[in-house]
Amino acid sequence: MFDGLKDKLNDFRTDVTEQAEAEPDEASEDGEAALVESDGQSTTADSTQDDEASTEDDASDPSTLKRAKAFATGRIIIEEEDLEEPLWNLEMALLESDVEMSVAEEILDTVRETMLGETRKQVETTGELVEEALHDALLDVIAVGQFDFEERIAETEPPVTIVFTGVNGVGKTTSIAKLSKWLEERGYSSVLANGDTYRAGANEQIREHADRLDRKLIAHEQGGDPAAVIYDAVEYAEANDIDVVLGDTAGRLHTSNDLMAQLEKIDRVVDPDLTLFVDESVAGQDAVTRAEEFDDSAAIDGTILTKADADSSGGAAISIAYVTGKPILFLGTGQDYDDIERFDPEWLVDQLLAEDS
Ligand SMILES: Nc1nc2c(ncn2[C@@H]2O[C@H](COP(=O)(O)OP(=O)(O)O)[C@@H](O)[C@H]2O)c(=O)[nH]1
Ligand SMILES: [Mg+2]
Repeated sequence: MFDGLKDKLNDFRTDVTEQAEAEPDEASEDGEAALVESDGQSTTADSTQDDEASTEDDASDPSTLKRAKAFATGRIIIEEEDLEEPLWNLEMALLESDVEMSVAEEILDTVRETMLGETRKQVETTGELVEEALHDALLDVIAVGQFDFEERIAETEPPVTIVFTGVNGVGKTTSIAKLSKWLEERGYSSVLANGDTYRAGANEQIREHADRLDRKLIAHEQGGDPAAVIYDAVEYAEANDIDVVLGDTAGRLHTSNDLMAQLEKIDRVVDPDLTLFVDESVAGQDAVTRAEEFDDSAAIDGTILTKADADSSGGAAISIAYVTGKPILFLGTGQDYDDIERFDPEWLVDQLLAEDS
């Protein structure tokens, strides 16, 4: 999962370390000296510069003083110039990985700030400093809006009504089946409602899941009103003490006015407790754009990102929460019912920054 992105983040780490720990000669060719290693073992700019430049100039150069002072106190100094090229490469890498532009910029800003910060805590190596900076930058954008899904279910008056939206084929119906099982494992009963009255065969498809999981399915004829189906399911849940209603909807393009109006009607008639947007991780930038557009027409509360198992870029996983302001709640990681995981931003960042590849 997200291996391509992982490699690119690793390249950044190597990039900065190389720049910052460049031999003094190389460094002064660039007109800069970059780093004082805390252990004093690594090459430092100071000794060489004494030979090359006038001692007087050196002593009065505030940056030399700063480095010398940092050396004495065991801190690392990274100069803005050291970061220029690695940050540029990082930006390109993020964009190539389908990270949305504004998200890439936010990540870059945080990395720059963390690495140049005067008062940051002591770290031992440049590598650690880069890791810390990347960790914070990624977590900041990935964790936007996070809430505890299970807690939300627990504290909402039952039946908790959840409606799933998104384009065709991304895994809405599969995610509903997975989530129904996930809920059962945590003690919550659920009923499925087929609000996809648009597509031929939709009833049969979701009925197969319902049968396999031994769930009640509420469905109407093809062409019926999806709001009415979900409304019926809510009544069924109320009458039968079912905790959660999982309402499927037809896959639609955000450009299809009729179908988008249907979503608005569901919102009005059923007033769901949660509207979850489903899209596939592999769609990258497209998924990010769609999340934004669906959120605009029928406000979403969170995203389920499917097919993460097949995605190497990770751009959607990094961007969607920041762009919509709503969290990613689950990752779909395969085609089996158990292949759904609570989205954990810390876990994801740790995975992305893990040394082994
Ligand atoms: N590899 C993988 N395939 C998935 C995942 N979620 C759904 N699929 C597959 O995607 C296809 C479309 O799923 P479906 O639920 O019918 O999409 P819908 O049109 O949005 O309802 C099916 O073949 C699913 O098995 C996932 O997390 N990983
Ligand atoms: Mg479907």
